[in-house]
Amino acid sequence: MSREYFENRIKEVTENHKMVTSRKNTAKFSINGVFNRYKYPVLMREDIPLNWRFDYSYERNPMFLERIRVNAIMNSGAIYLDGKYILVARVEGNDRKSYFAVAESDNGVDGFKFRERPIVLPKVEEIDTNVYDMRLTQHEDGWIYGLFCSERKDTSVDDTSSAVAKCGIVRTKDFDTWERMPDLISPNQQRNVTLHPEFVDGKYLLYTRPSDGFIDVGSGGGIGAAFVDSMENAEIKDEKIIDARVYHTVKEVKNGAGATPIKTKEGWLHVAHGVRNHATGLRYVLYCFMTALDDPTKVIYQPGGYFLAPKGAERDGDVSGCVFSNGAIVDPDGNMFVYYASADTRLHVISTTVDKMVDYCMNTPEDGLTTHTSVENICNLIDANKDYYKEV
Ligand code: M1P
Repeated sequence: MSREYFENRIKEVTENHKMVTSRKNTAKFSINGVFNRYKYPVLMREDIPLNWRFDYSYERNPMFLERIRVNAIMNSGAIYLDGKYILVARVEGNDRKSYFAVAESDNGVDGFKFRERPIVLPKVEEIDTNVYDMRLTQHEDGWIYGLFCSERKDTSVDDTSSAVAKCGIVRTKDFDTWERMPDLISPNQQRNVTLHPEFVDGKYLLYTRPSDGFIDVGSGGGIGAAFVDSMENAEIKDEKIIDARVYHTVKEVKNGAGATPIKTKEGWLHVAHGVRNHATGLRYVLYCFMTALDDPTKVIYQPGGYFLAPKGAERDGDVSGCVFSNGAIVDPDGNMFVYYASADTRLHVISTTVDKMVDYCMNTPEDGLTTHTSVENICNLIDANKDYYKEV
């Protein structure tokens, strides 16, 4: 292939990349008033730096073909640090392996720029087959922790699709150097483990999701709470379910903690995901709840139903009918950004404020668990509106 062809390919690929990485994002109108979606995703596979994907040598790659392709960018941890909105994105290659990459922005909604190279995760003795979904917690002990799911093949069964999920633990101060601790020791498999940002009675508090595999069956299960003495050799000895799965709700099949809880005047704000089954598969939505300031394991507000569900083009992708979040940011002005992936394919943001979220949690009726209570809630609102609402 000619040098001219090679140069033209580079030009076209670069222009295409610039178009995606430099576009401005704008908030969309919101009928619910609680949050605003945005016009574009904040990260897509097209955002990955070109030198991670293409060999720029004419001798080695005269047709300028993409050598290492990316399938998706999704479930990302998030943190606000030194004026930057920082994401630890889950990037999934075409080979199905996920890895983590740090991307930073000045405003949280666009302009996310990746650091020089993906995170080179320190290894533990039992090598991870796959890692994903890092939750970031700036803990009062001075470290920024990243808790993620580490999967290996389940060698106890003769089944190529059977995995064992554990919680991997790393910590950093600058997002460049990462120290890895031993995986969380737990009597059960663990996905979706999230670290509370403060000590509780001198212990670290983990939100957990004990399970026997990808889907729990039967009764029990949900988001658990476990106290551990140290993050350097973290071990769950005792665990209690604080937000259970419930029949005929958005979290009937399973649920899991999302972003690190956010401290508000009224309690700890949690954005979690709930899953139910239907004719075309699992439906993943986000829902919220709040726990008490003096006891973060005690649920005090639980608005009924989902907070965010897949909409429109968000359904297109590898796992349609799925939104998932493991990262949110509150900036010094009280603006809140929840990062969520759609269809396990690309990453979006919604913006809101802590005040709106607290109002939403405190004043949305709880799920009364029957049709009758849902209708009662509507009738109560109509009655309360009698002196205020006029049809136009
Ligand atoms: O595919 C949907 C999600 O499935 C898993 O989440 P959970 O364990 O809660 O079901 C994870 O693999 C997650 O990354 C993925 O988005």
